[in-house]
Amino acid sequence: MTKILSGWFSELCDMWPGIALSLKYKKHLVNKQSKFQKIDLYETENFGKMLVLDDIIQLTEQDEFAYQEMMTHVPLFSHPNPENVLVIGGGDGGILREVAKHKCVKNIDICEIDEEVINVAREFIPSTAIGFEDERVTINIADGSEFIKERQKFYDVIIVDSSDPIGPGEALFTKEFYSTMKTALKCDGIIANQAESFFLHTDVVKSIMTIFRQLFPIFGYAAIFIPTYPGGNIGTGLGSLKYDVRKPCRTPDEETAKQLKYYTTEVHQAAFVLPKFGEVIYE
Ligand code: SPM
Repeated sequence: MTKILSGWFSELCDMWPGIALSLKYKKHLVNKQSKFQKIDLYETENFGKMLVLDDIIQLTEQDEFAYQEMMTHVPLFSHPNPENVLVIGGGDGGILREVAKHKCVKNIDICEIDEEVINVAREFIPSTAIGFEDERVTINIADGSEFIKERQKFYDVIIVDSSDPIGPGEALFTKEFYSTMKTALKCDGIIANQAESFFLHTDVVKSIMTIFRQLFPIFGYAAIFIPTYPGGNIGTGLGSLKYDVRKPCRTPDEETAKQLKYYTTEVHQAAFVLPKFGEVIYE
């Protein structure tokens, strides 16, 4: 890790050269090496706890809701009756917390490669780790790209909450992975993945959209505003075998709507509208 200033964490990465996001912290609570990656957890001055894997920010308590809500509710509200849901990655539990808000869901599998991430979240980030407490959740500690080979036509929705395409997350950005994942979906299933920033990583997003175009009759990219990912934005890629992911077919009930801070039916639809230059991801 490179520190620009003492008491500040600075995120420097070859994937976004020449730009660094820095957060001031009060305490560095965890610094450990798991079998797969370096895990750090900070108590920041202004953004609550911050989880960092291999020196890349995964979430802060202050703004994680933006990412977790959109990654989850865009695919789930695009499906009329999602019952079986798989989350690949997502060891902090935040996506599970959001999936559990859908009463129609009967079974939630999570496949996380690194059990240590779950342990750190459970000890230090209860606001996201609460997702593991839902009785519909089954935890699988395994490589997602291997796990899905064992499931055929089973899931209504699969969400790939991965880190970036460097390190353990690299296999989760290949055509081979998404082809296998397609076979794990029911014939009307939907996938959503962590699809990076259309602004900073245009080529990466473009290659994700190219893969989705080849595999799914309906696909798209929904942008998400979030201060603590580089450039202040990220996106979710959607691939669907039947339903139009740009227009939700269900809406949050009153109780669920009160719990949501980012997702609305209007935000769902608007997220697919990109600035003119951003449309290059579909070329
Ligand atoms: N459940 C939260 C896990 C976060 N997974 C995505 C992390 C991405 C980090 N890098 C963002 C780079 C954006 N271009």
